[in-house]
Amino acid sequence: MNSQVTGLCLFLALATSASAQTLFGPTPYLSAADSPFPLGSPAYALETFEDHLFNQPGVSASTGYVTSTTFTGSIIDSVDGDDGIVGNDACSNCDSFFSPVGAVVLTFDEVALGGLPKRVGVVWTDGGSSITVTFKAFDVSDTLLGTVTVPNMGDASNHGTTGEDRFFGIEFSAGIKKIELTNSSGGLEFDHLQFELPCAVVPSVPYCTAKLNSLGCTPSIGGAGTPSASASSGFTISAVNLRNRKPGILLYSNAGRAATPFTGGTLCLAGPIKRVQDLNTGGTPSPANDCSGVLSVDMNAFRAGTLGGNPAPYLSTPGTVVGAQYWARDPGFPAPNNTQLTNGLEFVICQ
Ligand SMILES: [Ca+2]
Ligand SMILES: [Ca+2]
Ligand SMILES: [Ca+2]
Ligand SMILES: [Ca+2]
Repeated sequence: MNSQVTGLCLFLALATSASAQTLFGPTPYLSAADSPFPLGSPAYALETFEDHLFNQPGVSASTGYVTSTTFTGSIIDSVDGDDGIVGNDACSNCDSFFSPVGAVVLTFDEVALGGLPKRVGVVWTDGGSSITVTFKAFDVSDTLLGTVTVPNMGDASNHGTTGEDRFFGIEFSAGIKKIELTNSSGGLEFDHLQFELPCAVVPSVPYCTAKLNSLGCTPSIGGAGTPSASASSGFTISAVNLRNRKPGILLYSNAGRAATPFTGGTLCLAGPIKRVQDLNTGGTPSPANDCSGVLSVDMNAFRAGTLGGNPAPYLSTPGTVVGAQYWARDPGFPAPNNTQLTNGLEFVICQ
């Protein structure tokens, strides 16, 4: 082995040992609000089984089935809040996942996900009475990352009681390949399988309401590519259905969503709001008036400073959730309502 390879191996060994893991649980869990993870972020996947399918891409179970495919009624043991009522110790017409043997392994697909999740959790919802429940997690090499063993779990009911339900999870920055839940006897039921999406599949999520412009068109925002804290290109925010040849601005904020009345429409961003200025909708040449206008900005280029302006430092911080909304002039409305507004777009800054 030459010294370069030796050095590389040493670096890899150090990199692995530097990735400490954190185990979560067992903690009571009645709704997504009880998760230690920010499940409202587009960077997280949450499988509640409430569409009666196990269809979250990138994860599969070693055994078992969606509970309603075999059972009906109150024997189905979902997370309490999935019926919209938290704290009634039941979930009517809800669903979960059932393994008839007391062990289930949930494996993440590194190829489908573009990487392995760094945070994973699951909610144990039923099994036998006073059993021992074990949660384990493994890395990409099948190395055990940690074990949580809990004796005397499970109430005396095999119906959908929720006071016994417990969250288990793990955080490991080098990625989690699989988790395993085991009951010391009997079948096993779980719900709210959740994980942080690798950057490759974190979607940009449209939200809020666009303002109808004076030509009767509804401007619409969208994102393409991956928002990056380090790349200098590759994430484009665009808007279509705008009036042609009008000045425009992209507004953005890290303060969360809003729906505030604004110039006859809705401002979708909480303040403080920053901007990307000096855009123009282009489209059909004047003097024609139509909705051929388009606005587009590569936010990675803006972040990197290559488009000028004053990019917010948080655009270079991985994990930041950012909202954006286009504003453009609309001379067809009297001031101060002479504006066009798209809906909002929420995205997460990746590495
Ligand atoms: Ca459920
Ligand atoms: Ca309920
Ligand atoms: Ca239960
Ligand atoms: Ca029970």
